[in-house]
Amino acid sequence: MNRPLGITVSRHILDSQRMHPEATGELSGLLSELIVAAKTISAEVNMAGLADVLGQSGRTNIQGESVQKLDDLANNTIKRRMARCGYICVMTSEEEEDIIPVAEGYEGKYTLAFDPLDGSSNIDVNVSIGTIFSIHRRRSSLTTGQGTQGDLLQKGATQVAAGYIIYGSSTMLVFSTGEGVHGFTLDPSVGEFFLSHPDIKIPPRAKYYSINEGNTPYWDDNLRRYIDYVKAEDKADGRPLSARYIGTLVADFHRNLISGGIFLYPKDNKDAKKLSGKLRLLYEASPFAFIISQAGGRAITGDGRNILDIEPESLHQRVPLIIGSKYDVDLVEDFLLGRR
Ligand code: AHM
Ligand code: MG
Repeated sequence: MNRPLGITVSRHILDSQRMHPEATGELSGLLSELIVAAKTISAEVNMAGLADVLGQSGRTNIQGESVQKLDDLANNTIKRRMARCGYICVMTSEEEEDIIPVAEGYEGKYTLAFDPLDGSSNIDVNVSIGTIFSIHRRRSSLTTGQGTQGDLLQKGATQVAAGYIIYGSSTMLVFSTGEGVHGFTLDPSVGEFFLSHPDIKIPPRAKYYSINEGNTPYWDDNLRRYIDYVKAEDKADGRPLSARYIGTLVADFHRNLISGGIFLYPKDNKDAKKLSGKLRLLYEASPFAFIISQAGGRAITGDGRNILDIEPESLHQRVPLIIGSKYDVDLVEDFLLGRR
């Protein structure tokens, strides 16, 4: 039997580019290279148990290199490939304190922020993990040469593309270039991502709430009242919601996007670091906020700010993140700002 003729992700990207005669093809080129990096990481993740790359292995591979932990592997895979793709001028990664320059002579007009392997606590226990990316145009597209930290510190609203790869029961790529959100599933037998979820919209009402309830003692009262509310029975209103929390933002977000849900990583007073939340603005909150806005939802901090409007001050800045369908995010906001 012939396989169905699916739409590959490269076909999809080229078709969207064709709708914009002014496009130079550089963003398409950038995404294609990133997709190769994603396929490489997916292969590593799938082999993780066998290839003994979980934890600190201390082994050397056939090239004589010592086999690194999976998150280092993912970081290096993206860094090395993208440094020579010719379309970006600077990068930042969750794994690196400073900005990452690109190879000399390969500077392009975009910037890339990424979390190479999100869900650290799930890496060694065979639970879904992911990669997140965010792309901006450099501040002045007339500028050439290496990009600067200033080029990376741009608010989410000006992203040109954002997306994630989830290494789950299958590997999926979900991204947006500002024209809706599209999902592609990797067919490992041909090594291609095929369009499986065109034009994803988040269901208007949450079925699930996702929050680490172990942090309850550190929340403020308004948040406690909201969580009590979603757990209270009101059948006509669809409550109680069901609880789902994986502890990998990519996986929690993906489930909520497809099935309907609200994810919260609020600020808490467990320790000084978490007073402004746990998740990072540039390569966690901001790309998901871009995607959710394209899927008909909303992302906020809970203290009156929209994630997409935050002007970043530093590369690894943390923000509280509340993200989901518009109805549910508005509702949380009402509770948190004391309007209910
Ligand atoms: P990581 O980037 O080190 O993996 O940390 C981020 C992860 C998110 O994927 C997830 O939403 C969150 O941390 C879970 O945190 P917690 O264990 O505090 O609930
Ligand atoms: Mg992360």
